[in-house]
Amino acid sequence: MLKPKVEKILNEQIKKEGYSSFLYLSMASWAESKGMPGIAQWLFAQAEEEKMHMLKFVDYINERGGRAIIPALDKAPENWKDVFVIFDEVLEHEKYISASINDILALAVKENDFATQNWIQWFVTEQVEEESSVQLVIDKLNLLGKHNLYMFDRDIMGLRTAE
Ligand code: OFO
Repeated sequence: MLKPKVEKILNEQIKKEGYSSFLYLSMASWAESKGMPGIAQWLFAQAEEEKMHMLKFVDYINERGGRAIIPALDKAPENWKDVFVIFDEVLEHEKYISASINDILALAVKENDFATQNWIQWFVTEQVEEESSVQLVIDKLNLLGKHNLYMFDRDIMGLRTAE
């Protein structure tokens, strides 16, 4: 049985993962409408992964005898200056998510919830991969520069996001 504090923080994470999914979906739609199908594809895949993360939290809370609450989500932005701004924002957002995953682990340790400590490790590893895959995209983008966005868009099409 989940302790109330742990159930609460896990429920808060449902909202954060859901928002991540909508944020990347909004970015994907922006990129698609600006004629960048490769970037859009990367962001659509990322949005799908975030939805999967959200569902993992829903499953886990209910499996442990808690109650997963499906929240209303804040509206994600719909416009960005350019792709450089988009990927910087993705990285910043992933760092914020990593910090909240760490907060969950810290609380699980404090509450002696060994099952949650074990379960959340998957996300700890996942966040390392996600930050690194976004950094890779930013590095490529910086190398190619503004004048080679067409090439960058083709290049990213083959890049897989973290699981
Ligand atoms: Fe982008 O990561 Fe979910 O957790």
